[in-house]
Amino acid sequence: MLIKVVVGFFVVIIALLVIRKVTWLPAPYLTITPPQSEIPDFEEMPVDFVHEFDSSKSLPFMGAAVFDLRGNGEQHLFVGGGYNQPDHLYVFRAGQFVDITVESGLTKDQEDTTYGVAAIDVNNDGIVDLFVARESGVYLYTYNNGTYTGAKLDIPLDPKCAPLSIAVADLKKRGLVDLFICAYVKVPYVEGQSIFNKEGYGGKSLLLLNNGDNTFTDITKEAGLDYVHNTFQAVFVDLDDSGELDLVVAYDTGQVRTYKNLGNLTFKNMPNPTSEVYSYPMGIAVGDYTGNGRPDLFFSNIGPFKFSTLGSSPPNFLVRGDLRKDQYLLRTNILLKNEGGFTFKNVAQEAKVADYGFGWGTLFQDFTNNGLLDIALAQNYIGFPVHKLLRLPCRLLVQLKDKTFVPVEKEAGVENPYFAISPLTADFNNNGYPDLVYTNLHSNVKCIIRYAFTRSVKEDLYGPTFCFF
Ligand SMILES: [Ca+2]
Ligand SMILES: [Ca+2]
Ligand SMILES: [Ca+2]
Ligand SMILES: [Ca+2]
Repeated sequence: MLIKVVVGFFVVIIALLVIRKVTWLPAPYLTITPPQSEIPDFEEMPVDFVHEFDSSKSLPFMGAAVFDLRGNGEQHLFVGGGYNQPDHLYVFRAGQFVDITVESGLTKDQEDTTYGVAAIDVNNDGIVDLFVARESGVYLYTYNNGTYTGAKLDIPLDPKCAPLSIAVADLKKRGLVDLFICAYVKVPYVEGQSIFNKEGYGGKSLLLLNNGDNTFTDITKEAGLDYVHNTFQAVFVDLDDSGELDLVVAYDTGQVRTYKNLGNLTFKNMPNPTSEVYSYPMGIAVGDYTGNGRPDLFFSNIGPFKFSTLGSSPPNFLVRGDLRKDQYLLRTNILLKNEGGFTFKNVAQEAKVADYGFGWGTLFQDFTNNGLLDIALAQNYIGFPVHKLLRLPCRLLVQLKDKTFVPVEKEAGVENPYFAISPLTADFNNNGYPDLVYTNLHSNVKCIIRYAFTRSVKEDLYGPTFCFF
């Protein structure tokens, strides 16, 4: 009898999942279909890297960066390793990714996890150096005589926190790299994933001023950035055209903060449309998608909970956590249109980018080469059991002339139904068309190269694709 009940239970669950899969809408905005002229033509290019994720040792995060090491057009791809897994460095050469980890001199200790990387020239010799954020701390790898040499930075990270990502800026305009380190509590200290209100709980992110020799002084408190809250990502960007780089921080289980740089190494927390609500802002994309000279901001979130997207995101009772009844949870993606004078409007619904389900890293890039910025959005959460069976595709949202966006990931051949963390972009094959990389937790890195034509142009020239079969 018991066996029948158990088997029956699983049959019902599987049947519900199958029904859900069949009824799951490809996109939340049904009235829009992508115009053929806006569908870029991508082809997958293998990268020999499979990330290894150990949830008992590491936070669900991985670091990666694309950079032109010597400024000669040769793109490099750094991918951070999981616990006990080396970091890897690839160069795109002669049409393929070549693993140059060993000759690069990059090393990583065992029993450590790489979460983030910032690729920037720290000593002004024209060659890109690397800051690497790991469970054990932040490392600087400088490139000399053909190889990287690494050393751990002496910075006052809270030992209960791991650095997840690194934002870079030259705050005093001296030709030096200053750092904002985004911190998150380490696995043994995680008390829950939906803690909004507990004061003092979370990562202690740091603002570090370069002493002039690539050692650093903690100026977090003096700068007005002393705030304990788990943080995924931050970006320095001049939001108000003042000539000073402002700081945007995505605090998980909280708000996006937009800090104005007052110019004397102090920052002021300025209100924005997320300040009075609560959300799960994770990835940040910066780009002037409206084309008026002011940078706009897009943030991923956990996604809405409604029938058309049921299963794409955890229900309210799991994600509201310790929020009180009077505290509003904004579940949808956030698009802050920069209205000038440090004012912003959340136009995610009007722009049709709000309702795309659980997202992580994101970026703006003009993937269609029409002068309008498009959005790539990494999706799926390895800690949400439903995503083990039902995966979101990761989104490629191309911008139309009316400043709304439309998903084309399926038509463009860039679906990535894995536990994606970050999209990255560069023109690997130097043909003038931007390419796309997804880093995937516990899966392959996926690189998708864009060739010369959009799909419709190619079909006009060579006839419909199916004619060849
Ligand atoms: Ca350098
Ligand atoms: Ca500014
Ligand atoms: Ca475009
Ligand atoms: Ca290309």
